[in-house]
Amino acid sequence: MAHKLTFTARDRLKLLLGGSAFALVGCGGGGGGNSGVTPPLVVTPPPTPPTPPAAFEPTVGQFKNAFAANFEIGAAIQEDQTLDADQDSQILKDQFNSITAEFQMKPEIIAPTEGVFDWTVPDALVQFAEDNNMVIRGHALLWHQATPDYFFAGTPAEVRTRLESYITEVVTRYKDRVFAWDVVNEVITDDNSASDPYRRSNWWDASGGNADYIDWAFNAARAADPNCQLFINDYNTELPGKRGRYVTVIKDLVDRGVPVDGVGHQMHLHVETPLAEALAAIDAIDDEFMGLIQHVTELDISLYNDPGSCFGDQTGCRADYGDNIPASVITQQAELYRDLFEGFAARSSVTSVTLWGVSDAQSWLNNFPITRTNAPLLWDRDRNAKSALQAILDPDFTP
Ligand code: 9MR
Repeated sequence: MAHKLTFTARDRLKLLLGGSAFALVGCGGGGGGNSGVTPPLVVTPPPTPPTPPAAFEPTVGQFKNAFAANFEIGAAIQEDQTLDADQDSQILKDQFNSITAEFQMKPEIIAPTEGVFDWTVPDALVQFAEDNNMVIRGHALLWHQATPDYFFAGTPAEVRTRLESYITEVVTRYKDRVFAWDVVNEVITDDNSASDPYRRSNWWDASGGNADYIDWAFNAARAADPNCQLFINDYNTELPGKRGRYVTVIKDLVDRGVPVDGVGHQMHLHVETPLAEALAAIDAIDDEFMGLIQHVTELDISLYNDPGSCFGDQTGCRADYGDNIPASVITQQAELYRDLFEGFAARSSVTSVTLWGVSDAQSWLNNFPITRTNAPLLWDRDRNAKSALQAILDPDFTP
């Protein structure tokens, strides 16, 4: 019994090349058949392998150039990523035009002992930025973490003098080199039922149970560098309660003439963060007509939509995907990244967007709130550009 065969050009090519898609039975192995009888063919239909999409590779400069008219594209980095041997260094130079020290310009690194400054790494980071035509955001002058205990010792007057002296040293050293500083970081409370908007922290206590330290920090930074852009920075501004408290504090600072130039939104988001809420964070500041610029300072999109308890006492966290990240989650992430960049670009107050890392290999979210595989950034662990980056850059691409 002979089978009718329909060959496509592609099938012929496979046969010619000895492709394995067809099993020819009764052909004497394809070479020795000499019976003079047309042998029957048994055909296994060729599986049509899905053609994998060509891996997306941004052209040199494509990411930063795409938003050159809108904002700088930044990455939080550690010093080792600036070294030529590091696989992130070329990505940084090619695709980013701004850096932020992920932790190496915080007080515990710069001044681990009172009055003793170690500029080695911060100097190297500032130099790296200048050598590669990048700007550098300073992060952060005042935070309730990563700050040695000596900062909080003594009377409020002593605390103030010490804080002013630290800020003066640091901002003066990088005057006209660090273009923006996060002057105060995370000073807003997360407590939606609190009677005032301020975080209760070591700084609150050291100030004498008030938020005066915020004024001290901004005034000292302005005195040290009149041209540097001075930022207040916080997370969860995509949540209405936190956002409302943020606006209250910022309005108060501006009304009292405290020298705030800009508002930072960290934007540690997750794949189910509503786009509208993230953009509402930017709009809430614009709507107050305070003339402030805005930076997205720590953008990443976690794969996991965890309950608050996960961040509090690490209970209820979403289960680790391990190596089996659902394709739908990667798609959600790419869509949210695409829509966020489109939304940021449509808002002229946004003058800088920084990702909190370069690749998924290095993200803090692999170890926080729990140790778990996360993939919140735009390059994967092997430094391949992800569909999220393609979605941002290619309007014809559907993630
Ligand atoms: O990602 C940063 C991590 O590597 C540091 O160990 C940590 C302490 O310095 O700070 C992390 O960065 C935080 C940033 O400074 C402020 N917003 C939250 C970030 C993630 O915790």
